[in-house]
Amino acid sequence: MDTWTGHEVPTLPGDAVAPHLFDSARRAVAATAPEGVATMYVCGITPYDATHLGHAATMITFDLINRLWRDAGLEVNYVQNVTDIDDPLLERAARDGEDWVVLAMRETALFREDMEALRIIPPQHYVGAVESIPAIAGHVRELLAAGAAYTLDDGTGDVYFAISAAPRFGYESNLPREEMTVLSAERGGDPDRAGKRDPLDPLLWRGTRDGEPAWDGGDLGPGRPGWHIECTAIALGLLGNTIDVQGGGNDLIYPHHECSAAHAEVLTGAQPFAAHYVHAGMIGLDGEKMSKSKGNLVFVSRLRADGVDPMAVRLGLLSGHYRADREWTDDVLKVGEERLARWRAAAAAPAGPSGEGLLAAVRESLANDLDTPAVLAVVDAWCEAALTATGDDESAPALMSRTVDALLGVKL
Ligand code: 5CA
Ligand code: ZN
Repeated sequence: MDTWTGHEVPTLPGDAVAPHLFDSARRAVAATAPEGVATMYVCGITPYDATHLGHAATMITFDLINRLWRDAGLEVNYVQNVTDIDDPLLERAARDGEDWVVLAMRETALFREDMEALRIIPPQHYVGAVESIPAIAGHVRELLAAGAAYTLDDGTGDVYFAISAAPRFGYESNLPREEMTVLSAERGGDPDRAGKRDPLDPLLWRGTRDGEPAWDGGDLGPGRPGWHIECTAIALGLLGNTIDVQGGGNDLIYPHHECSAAHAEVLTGAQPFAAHYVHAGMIGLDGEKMSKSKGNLVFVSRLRADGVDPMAVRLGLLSGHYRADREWTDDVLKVGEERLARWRAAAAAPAGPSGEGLLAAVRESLANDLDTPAVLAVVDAWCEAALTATGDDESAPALMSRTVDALLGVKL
């Protein structure tokens, strides 16, 4: 699939270190320590509706990590997927009497536009599930051959992963089994389905059904891929057996990232699959998680059409810590717009306090598990000083502008 077009990222003077990030598996902040090339896989959209501010917040979070690694002098190999075949897409297309392919292509195109407007650095590889089906089916066959998967004997041709084949299953989410069962039922799993060896076993391959699209699975028979193996296959194919960061919203901690890690670890024997499992908080509206299924959405494209500056949206989303579940409100946007105007005015000031001092403070807070509230406070203070003619560093306004462009993705 085509990725989107990026913008130039300014380089900054001095040295930076790779960020420390919270890892859901270890439940602690730990240094990221990429060797050579930093590798990141982020779970992207299921394109059955437009990009909302929750998606935007998650994409911005991983964009910051990408920016910090680059600033630390690393090369970054970033892969993001598009779940362009799955139940929700087929259900929405059927509801609206639309071709599911047309729906997926339209919403994916809109997502790319939104990402460009938000100045998200494009991934090197933007990959759909459909184009990955041969690789996915190959991995399902490998798991069957290894005895880590089984076909249900109810004639459907559905293949499940046996979590008993993954001795460490549960290490990523750290959840008790009862909670896993509840979440699995809520998030696309089927713990009550008869014939499974373990209620938590996730689907790897869904045998063909009347009225549903199906692809050749070789010995698996015709069908379509399960969700978790999609991300495993794409990541293994493009990034290798282990990666530095596996990312997404915290709604993916269980079952999605637990299962995709378990698939990968059984397939390759390498563990942990990801050195860091990084999860962004949920953006809510009116007290509920923003989600396509609930319909309580604020679309990035709607805000753009209303003339809202995408940089103000970015600042609004950065005003909370990425790991905190938080609300999007009109006020969050208003504060973002006011801050953007103030920063732009300050960037045009003749001088300000030390630009190098500001850069060092921004780097330090971002490297500390992306502490953007602290960063905004530091830049606010610098702007306040520059606007009140405090400080005599004439090169500082330009460096301040480069710093927030390169590290926060905010073009002034
Ligand atoms: N295609 C799968 C991942 S493989 C999926 O979860 N798609 S999605 O369209 O539902 O979400 C796309 C990304 O946005 C995921 O990383 C998801 O965790 C994140 N996300 C979804 N809703 C929100 C929200 N309200 N706030 C923050 N992030 C969200
Ligand atoms: Zn995923």
